[in-house]
Amino acid sequence: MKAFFLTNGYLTIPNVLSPAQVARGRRAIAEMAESEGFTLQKGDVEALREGRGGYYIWHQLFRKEPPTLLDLYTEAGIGELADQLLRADVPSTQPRVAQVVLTIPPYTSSGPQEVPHFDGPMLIPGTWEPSSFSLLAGIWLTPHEVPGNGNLRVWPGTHLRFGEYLSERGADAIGDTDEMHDGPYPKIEMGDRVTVTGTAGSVYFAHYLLAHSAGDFTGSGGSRRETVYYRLNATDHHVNWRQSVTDPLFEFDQV
Ligand SMILES: O=C(O)CCC(=O)C(=O)O
Ligand SMILES: [Fe+2]
Repeated sequence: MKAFFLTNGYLTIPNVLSPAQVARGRRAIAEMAESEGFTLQKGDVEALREGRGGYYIWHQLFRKEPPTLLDLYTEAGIGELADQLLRADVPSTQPRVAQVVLTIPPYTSSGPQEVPHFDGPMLIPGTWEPSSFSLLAGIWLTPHEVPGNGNLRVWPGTHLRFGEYLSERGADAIGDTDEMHDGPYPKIEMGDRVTVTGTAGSVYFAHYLLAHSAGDFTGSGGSRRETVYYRLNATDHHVNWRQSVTDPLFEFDQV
């Protein structure tokens, strides 16, 4: 499994969450969506509450809100799983925020999440303080077995080729999005796109540099897709980020 992750830049692990944990996660999301002062980063609140087709994103900030999704992260042992991918001397630090992503059918993706991208450059303008991260962890609260039901899409191996691109230009080129396609994603060999599949209760890990995009929901695989993402840092990522993006396996256990 580790070798698959190193080569492809992503990995899904089935049966991490129990059915009770999945149910608890879904309840937490439903309660957040109904709560007062609830705001979305993407999508319309009324449309979400009415279950209209679309794509919806919001965050739970653990510093400010009851950290129900951090509790789920801890109880499901996501950090420990991440640490098996990372080098033993740089274990993951606790995430500060959870990102909730919902797709309600019918949805044909459009907009920034639709094109291959990395979650960046996310560098705070003027300071060059990095807000890159090491590893994305996603928990799937709904079934993802069948493509076309809001499944994520990835371009395997692009984390390595993006790393090579940055090692040739220097780490700071990560912020030079004028040189990139719209995603943003650099103009590198992409290879074939893969739709990620798996059962509810699976955990998905992806390298920060891996090209990915949101998928359509035109299938009949249920009433919605619910994923919770945590963006994880290896210890000292904020110090080592330049090395971690130019030598993409630097923070990872190389089997
Ligand atoms: O739809 C998804 O699961 C991916 C979302 C995404 O890539 C993002 O928010 O940056
Ligand atoms: Fe993304």
